[in-house]
Amino acid sequence: MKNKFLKATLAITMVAALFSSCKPKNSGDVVSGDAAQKAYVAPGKYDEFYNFVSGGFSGQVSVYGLPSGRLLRVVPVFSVDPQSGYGFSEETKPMLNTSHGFVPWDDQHHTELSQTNGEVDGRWLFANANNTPRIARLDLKTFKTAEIIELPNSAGNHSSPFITENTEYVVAGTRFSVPSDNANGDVPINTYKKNFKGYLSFVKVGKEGQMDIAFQIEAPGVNFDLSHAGKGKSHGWFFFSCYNTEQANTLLEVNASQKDKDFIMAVNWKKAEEYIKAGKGKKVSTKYAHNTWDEKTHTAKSEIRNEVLVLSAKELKDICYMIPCPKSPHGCDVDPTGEYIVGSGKLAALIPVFSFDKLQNAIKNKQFDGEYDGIPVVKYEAALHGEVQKPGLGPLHTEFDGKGNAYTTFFVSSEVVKWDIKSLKVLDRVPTYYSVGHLCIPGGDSRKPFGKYLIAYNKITKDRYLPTGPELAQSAQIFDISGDKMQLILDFPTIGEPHYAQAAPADLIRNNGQLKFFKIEDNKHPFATKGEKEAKVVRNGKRIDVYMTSIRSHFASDNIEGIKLGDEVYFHVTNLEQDWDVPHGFAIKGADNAELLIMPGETCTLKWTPEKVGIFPFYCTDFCSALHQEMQGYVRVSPAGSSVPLTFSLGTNLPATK
Ligand code: RUQ
Ligand code: CUA
Repeated sequence: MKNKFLKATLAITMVAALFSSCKPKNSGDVVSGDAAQKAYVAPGKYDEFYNFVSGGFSGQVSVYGLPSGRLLRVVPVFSVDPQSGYGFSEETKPMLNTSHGFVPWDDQHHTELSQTNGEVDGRWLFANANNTPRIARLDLKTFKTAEIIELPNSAGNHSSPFITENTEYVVAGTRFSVPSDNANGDVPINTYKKNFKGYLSFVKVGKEGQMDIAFQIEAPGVNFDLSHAGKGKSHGWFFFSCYNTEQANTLLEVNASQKDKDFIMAVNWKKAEEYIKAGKGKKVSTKYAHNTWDEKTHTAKSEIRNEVLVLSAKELKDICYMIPCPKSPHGCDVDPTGEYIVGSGKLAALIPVFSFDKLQNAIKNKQFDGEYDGIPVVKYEAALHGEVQKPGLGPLHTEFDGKGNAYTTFFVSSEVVKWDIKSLKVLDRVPTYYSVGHLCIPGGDSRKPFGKYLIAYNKITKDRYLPTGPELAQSAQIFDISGDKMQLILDFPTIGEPHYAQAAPADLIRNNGQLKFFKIEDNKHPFATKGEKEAKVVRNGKRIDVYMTSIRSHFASDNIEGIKLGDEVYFHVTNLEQDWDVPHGFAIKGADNAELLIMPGETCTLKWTPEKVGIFPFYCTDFCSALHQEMQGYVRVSPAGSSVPLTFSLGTNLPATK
């Protein structure tokens, strides 16, 4: 017993030593003369690329320009955002609904742009939520979250939201295996091996982007970490890295680092589709939310669904195969040709590269090494193209430049290493500051990468910026990769913690039909007020609906009386502006939620329950005109039994003359 404990402690120390980062050697002057010029985008000029960066524990997605590193926008996705009213306005609250009720936060790790024929197409961006498993779709015409779907039977949705080459599916895999939703989950944790399962979700994406869980695959209870779709010749397959194949339920840093090899699970989703057609799926009852944003009513709707179709990997022997992969693999990346699959074992001293053709042969010729929990295990050598020897320490993620090169990040040795996919020779290495996680090359996981820049997303910044107390911003670094040698050209801090990011040529997004304002005549919000003359205040028992408009530089109405304690007041503010970049804000003293930021042509609702008798000013928060400071109004709140009549006015309620 004591001995076991000692062994465990020793192992922890070893793993900890291995996993703490070291400062890169030769961290001296790596920025050479023309770096500034390469990252410089003159004032008034546009960047070449949009960069969509995951926000990690911020729950949001931020958008930067490349190569300038300028922050263009933060799009609220999984966390409430008081600045825009996301998650606070009545219209947006349903977006954050789940089977657990309203969840105001999540942990957002990966972004993925929609693709057509394996190329980034600029329509949508998908984003995963790690904590309460969900996938979001952002509409890149409006830069708004358009849809969120929850994933049943799952926990820790990490290997997501990777997509197939025509955006047929976006996937999600369980990082924390758990008992399935309809099983009795009240079991001892140490019955993990028996009761815990991993689920992979295949979410169908429709023509307009609408998401729907087509099916789930019940898989062994391991930790699914990352994934990527096959492309070209391997289209029809998906690859998921998995660790904790030891199936430990405690002290994973030791107990899940025992085996020399874990797995990449290859999933034949075309085969899975055939089984579904043949009726092999089981309908399983569960509960998950599906939330959609309606552009016409400017309102979200949340629906709870009750059923999901499940295929068993164990029963259907030819939809999943395990490929042994050293050791505790994290990243799982497929090269632009679809032939090479790169597994990055965090604790491995090499990078294995698998061949899709060899994998197919191995499956055909049954070159198996037994089974893992009922799933055939392909012989390592049979699927292996080769290994990159001594690449660095702690490999995590790989992207591609479309010229036959791969670029892998190394967390422990803090570097990006460039290597040749076919010959597996290391070609170049550059230090990062410090402990790089993900990296991004525009289009770098598609069939058509734009191999000009590489951005490294670092977990630790230490001494790179002026100190800001105990916490320093995470950071990104841009490298010019157009030549043989990688060249560092810029550092820039990021919002939250960046994990994966994607980038697309600026024109693809800029010319995709960017929406500049919402047409007021198309506004189908039930409480829209389409002209000042229609502004009114309506009492219905204790409910007060304020139909309000905003236009430079006043609200209609701006004097409201007759509100009583105990009333629930709904301010439905319609922004009448029909011009680009003229939002109005709305805030009222003492409100316990946030402001509204109403886009031109949109209607937003703030719910307010006054707690005190008195006069409550409201005002516009967004500096919209020279008379923005005049854009204000008053609400009078009287005691519950008061006889003050309900009145509302604009410009007429002048002081009584004597
Ligand atoms: S992760 S730093 Cu959450 Cu994608 Cu690898
Ligand atoms: Cu409207 Cu300031």
